[in-house]
Amino acid sequence: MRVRQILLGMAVTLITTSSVAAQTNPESGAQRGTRMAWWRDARFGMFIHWGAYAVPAGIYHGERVPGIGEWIMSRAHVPVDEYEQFVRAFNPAQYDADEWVRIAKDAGMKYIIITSKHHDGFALFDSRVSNYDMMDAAPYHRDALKALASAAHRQGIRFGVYYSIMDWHHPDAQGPNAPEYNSSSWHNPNFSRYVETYMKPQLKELLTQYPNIDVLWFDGEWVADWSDEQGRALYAWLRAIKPGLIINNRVGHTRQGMSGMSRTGSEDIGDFGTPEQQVPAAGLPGLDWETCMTMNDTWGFKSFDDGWKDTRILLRTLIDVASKGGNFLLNVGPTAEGVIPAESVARLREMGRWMRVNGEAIYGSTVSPYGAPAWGRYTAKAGAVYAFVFDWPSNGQLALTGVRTAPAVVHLLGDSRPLVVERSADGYVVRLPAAAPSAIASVVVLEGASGAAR
Ligand code: FHN
Repeated sequence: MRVRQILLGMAVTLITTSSVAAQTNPESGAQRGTRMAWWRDARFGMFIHWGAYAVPAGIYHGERVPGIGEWIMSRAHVPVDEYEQFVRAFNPAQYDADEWVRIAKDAGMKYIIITSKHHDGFALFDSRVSNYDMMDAAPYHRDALKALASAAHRQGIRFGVYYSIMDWHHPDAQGPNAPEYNSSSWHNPNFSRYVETYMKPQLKELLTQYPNIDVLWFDGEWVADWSDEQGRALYAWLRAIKPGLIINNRVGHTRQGMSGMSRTGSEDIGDFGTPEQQVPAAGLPGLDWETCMTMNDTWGFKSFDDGWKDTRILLRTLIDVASKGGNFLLNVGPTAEGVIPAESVARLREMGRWMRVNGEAIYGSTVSPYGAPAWGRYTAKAGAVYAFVFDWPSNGQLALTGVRTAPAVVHLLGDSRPLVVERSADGYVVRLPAAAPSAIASVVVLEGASGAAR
């Protein structure tokens, strides 16, 4: 098995290397703009962490294991052969890919990113270079990832995959005492063989054998054996295979907001920044970026994690991210049975209700031209500025902080009746109705205000 893997991997690499040399051309700003256009317009996506770690669901030998659920193999130091028992028990009888896509779409999400292979090395897709996957090692014996990719494209939303550079299962990638935790401190002498004969062939499988994969979301880049040079080369290699592909900055060591994980001094590799569990105070000016966040405290399912953020926080985070020019990738962690937790579904339904009325102010919007007012946030589009009012003024007067020229028309989003705008000592004030349309965020449209051009 191993010899076949190595020979196959070498053959694949040889072919694609020559195509890389022939096809890697620098991209113009306009070409990049075209490639990134759908992603910038989307603003809101679903992250899915799903794998064999959902089987123990945070419990090992009857004990609750602290930390994020998908790290149980490392946090509980589960030996590889014992972890493989979880894989052999992973048989999601209730998995319904179309239902998952419907939940995302109804929430107003425009793309899905799912873990094709997390740090544990187990693949949700049927890989030809490995038997450690959903088709061969799990009793499910079907390609769960292909089902979701097909469902996403049937329902008209974009699809991408997360792929971990770090791998706790492959002998050429494991740490010395596998499964190792925080493996920026150890080396595997065979790591480049893992990259060339396993990781790159799997990535090529994903890009060529699955219904159009639009985004490659790397992670686990902090391993000591992975360098920025390798990241740059991998980025070029992938773009030569699929020129329209969008790749995050964790293909190199350049993530933002996770001190200690990313190495300093690297200029950005990849197409967008990836602050995690937080929103950069001033956004990331000049960069495309996406905040990823859990709905509770774990990415992968844990049976006892009930630290659920309420919809108010989730929606206001989406608005905050959009007002700073970023995307929001909100995570769900389905169970081993293939069910998205009811708490997640309830929150996504509420977000969808708000997005159906107010999505115009989020999708295709750009960074606020007036900073962040005390009462809420702004986003902009050509010819209009959207004011998201979190704190509805009790006196009915909304001071348009930062606005220096009178908007032509002001109205509530979804209600074309014009509102009265008056001059004030500090600029302009809008007279609002007594009742706020939304307890979470009500949107006032300032037409003719200087919306930022893209
Ligand atoms: O170690 C992973 C973690 O399990 C999770 O996948 C997050 C999501 O972005 N990324 C890494 C931690 O930064």
